Formats: sequence, structure tokens, C-alpha cells
Amino acid sequence: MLGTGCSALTGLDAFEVTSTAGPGSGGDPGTGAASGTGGAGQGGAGGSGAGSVGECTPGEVMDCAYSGPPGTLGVGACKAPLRTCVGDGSDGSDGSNGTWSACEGAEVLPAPEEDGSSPLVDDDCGGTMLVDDALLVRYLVNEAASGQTPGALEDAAPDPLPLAISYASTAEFVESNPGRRGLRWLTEKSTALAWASLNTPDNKIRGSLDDAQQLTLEAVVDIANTEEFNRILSIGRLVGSEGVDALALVFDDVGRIQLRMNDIFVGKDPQVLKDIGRVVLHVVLDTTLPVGANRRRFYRNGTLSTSGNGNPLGGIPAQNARVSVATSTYLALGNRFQGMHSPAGTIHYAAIYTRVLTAGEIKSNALVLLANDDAP
Ligand SMILES: [Ca+2]
Ligand SMILES: [Ca+2]
Ligand SMILES: [Ca+2]
Repeated sequence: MLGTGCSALTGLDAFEVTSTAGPGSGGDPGTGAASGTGGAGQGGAGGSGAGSVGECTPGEVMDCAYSGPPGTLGVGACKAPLRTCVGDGSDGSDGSNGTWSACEGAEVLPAPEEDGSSPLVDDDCGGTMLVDDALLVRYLVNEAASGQTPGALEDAAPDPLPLAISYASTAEFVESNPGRRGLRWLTEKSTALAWASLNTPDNKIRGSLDDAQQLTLEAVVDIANTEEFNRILSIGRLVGSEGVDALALVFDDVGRIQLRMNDIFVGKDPQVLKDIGRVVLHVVLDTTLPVGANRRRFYRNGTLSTSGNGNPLGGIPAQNARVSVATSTYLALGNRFQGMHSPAGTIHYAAIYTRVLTAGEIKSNALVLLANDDAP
């Protein structure tokens, strides 16, 4: 077969064509792959720049070089330019009669989730439409439809920390609407909770939050009734029968949510939560800021609590103060550990980030979560 001058036109299989029917330039294996960085199939574009017939089957599509972080190509908005196999079917008889086009189209790299015009796009290519960067824990609370009783809330963040559910005959899963599952506490001051021990080696809460000066808490809740000291989220320990909160969202006596840090109240949102139904909450801590009032910020449905819907009340974190979770023994949702400090109502979602989310990110996340807190 070697030396058949018209081999390229007589239907030899692709391998023989590639090896024998080059244009005689001696080939340059590097030429065709110059635009790639090891992507599968790049070798097919070897040979001369003329493009050898028989390299591919018309209609095939192949990614060109992608310069984004590993694991982001093809996730969310992220994509590489593409080359397509073109041919009119007049050459060869086995279908592999095409040649690869040049790379076409724009590369799309990860971008912040802060564009208000595209909240329902995974711009940072982390797998959800929410901010996926700096995510410490994320509880979607989507485990079960009404009436089922799974044993744990799963954590969608890396190195997962699932929370065991203690129903205590006073909690149940509910699904008020598609995409809005949650764990509902039937009565306030019940003992039901979802929790995890932090007394484990290399625990990510202690490892990532201890000494933190910047973080963001995020939750979707629908509060029915509550009293003072009931909790949405609590990281802490027990001293005797008292809970010591390293970091917590704690209700005051009329149902306003307060941030508690190192067992001190450091500010509260003025809104009584039971009056407003399902709501997306963000609480941002940044003790590095010079202006005290800015060191903790409260957002409802993506809107900052400020003049207009109420300036935050209460205390202020000391400048450069650090959260101390080194001695914390539990993370709990909907209660204090071994406590009778549940609000009545539903927790639909909760997450912690190890950095300050921008106002734009918070707005975007709120839009996503308002629509769906189960599969955002
Ligand atoms: Ca987005
Ligand atoms: Ca994302
Ligand atoms: Ca949910």
C-alpha cells in the first residue's frame, strides 16, 4: 500500500493516510498542536498547515486551548474556543474525510457572581449559580420531601461536614414549593437541632474560621415565632448548661436577629423576622474596617440594612477582633447544642464563607436563593 500516490483519495483508513499521505513536507508534529495544551485529540491536527484530509469526521467539535483553572472548563459559563471538523463528503469513503478548522469563538473564564444582569448563570464556574469561592459549609436542606426523616443535612462544600438531625418529635421536613425544601421546627424552645461535633482532627471549621476577621453568614429562613436567645446558627461550646457562642445568629426578645461573636452581641438587624416570611439573610463580618458600624452588616433579600429599612442596632465588634473557635465543640442549626433554643419556623438553607462577599455578590446570591434554595 505504501507508495500509492493517490492513497488519500482511495479510501485508505485514517491511520495509513496520516502516516503515508502527508504533503511531503516531512511534517511538523508541533504545528497542529501549537494552540493546545494537551487537550485530547490535539494530535489529530498534526501535519502541515494545509490540513490533511482524513483527520476527522465532519461535524465533530473539539475544544481548543483553555487557560482557566482546572475543573472549570465546561462548568457553568466557562468554555474554550472550539474548532470544528469541516468536509463535504467528497473525499474518502469511511467518513473520516474532514479537516479541523481554526479555533473560533471566545474563551470564557471564571468571573465574579456579581453581575446583577446574570444572577442565574454560574459565572465563577464552581457548580452553582451562587458564589462558590471561599465556601466553608453549605447546607441546602433539600434532603427530603415532607414526611420523610433523613438522618443528616449534607454539606455541599469541599471536605463535607454533615449535620446529624435530632428531630425530637418537634421537627419535620417541609416543601412549601418546588425548590424550597426546609427543616421546620414546629415549636419554639424545642430540643430539635441539626449539628456536628467539631472535636475531630483537622476540622475545617476550626481550621478555617479560627482567628478570622472576615466572613459571611448566609441563610434562608421563614420564622414563625421566637423568643430571646433562640438561634438560627451557632458555633460554640457548653460551659455547664450554658452555651458559649463563638459565632452565632441569635434572636433578641422581640425576634430581631443579632450577631454574636466571642460570646458578645456585636449588632442586630432592626427587622422582626417573623413579620416578613421567607427571607434571605446575609451577615457580613469585617473587623478590619476603621468605621465601627461597617464591621458588621446585615442584608435582607440582598438589600443592606441601612437608613431606609433600618440601621443596625446594638454593639459593634472591636477593630481587628478575631473570631475564636479553637475551643468550640459544635456547629448547630436551629438551636444551641443541648439547648431549648429553637425558633419556630423553617430553615431552608445555611452557608458560611471565609471572606467578605461584596454587595454585588450578595445581591446575586439573594436572587438565586429566593428562586431556589435546594438546587441553586
Ligand atoms: Ca451569576
Ligand atoms: Ca457559582
Ligand atoms: Ca432548601
